[in-house]
Amino acid sequence: MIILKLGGGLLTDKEEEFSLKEDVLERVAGEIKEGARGEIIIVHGGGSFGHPLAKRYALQDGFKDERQLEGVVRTRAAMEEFNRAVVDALLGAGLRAVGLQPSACITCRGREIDRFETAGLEGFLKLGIIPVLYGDVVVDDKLGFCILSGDRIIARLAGVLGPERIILGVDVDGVFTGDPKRGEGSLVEEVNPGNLPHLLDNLGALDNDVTGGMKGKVLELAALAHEGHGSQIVNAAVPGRLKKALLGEAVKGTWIAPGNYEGVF
Ligand code: IP8
Repeated sequence: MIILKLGGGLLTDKEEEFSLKEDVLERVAGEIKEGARGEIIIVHGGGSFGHPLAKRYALQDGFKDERQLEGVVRTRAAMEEFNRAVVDALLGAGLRAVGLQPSACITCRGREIDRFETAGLEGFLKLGIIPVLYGDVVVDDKLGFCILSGDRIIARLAGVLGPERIILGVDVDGVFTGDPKRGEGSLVEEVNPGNLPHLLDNLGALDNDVTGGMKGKVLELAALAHEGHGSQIVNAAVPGRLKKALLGEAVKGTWIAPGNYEGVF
């Protein structure tokens, strides 16, 4: 089984609200069709459908006042629209896929996943149908609600389902020592317990990403690597790279190596 995360920045223009990169989505769906063998679960991020609204209504802080509820329902609606587009692209590429609403099967407690009903998801997998989940606004028993990132969903799914591989398709070559979009820093081919502390000092969270940008992603993946699950970050904006990664071929990117990360973060 492969767990594939598609970054929101890969599929949408993060500078402009609700802007789908339709050409990228279509190509990515085609590469999944050509590269995926066996069971696959897809989780996509919030991109410009989720993050600007979540930020505007301060949803990452949890329930503080009534006005945020407008933001909760609007963000949920926007994420459903985004998920519909992703699933439609997969169907268009000839794959069998269903969208699954995370907020209907997951609740959190202090932003950590508390309950996750995976029976439906596992049933679809057994039927040979690809479940497609996404970062979402979910009920939180402590905070009222919270923003649950797609990265946290894949971390939990990896623990429960034990996939052979975890791939994150993003719009940069991997983890950099600076901001690659400004041409800063160099590519880190492997993240391990030895270099993570120094890397974290350098990785700034992107302003418009309520779940912490690349830094949040690396932290989430390091926690997963601590449990023994390595993962691979690849640039799916480069045509052909995601397909190669899915086929298990060597590609440029960052490998988050399994290891003992205790005390590192
Ligand atoms: O882009 C965030 O998911 P992520 C989801 O995977 C929302 O961090 C609704 C902002």
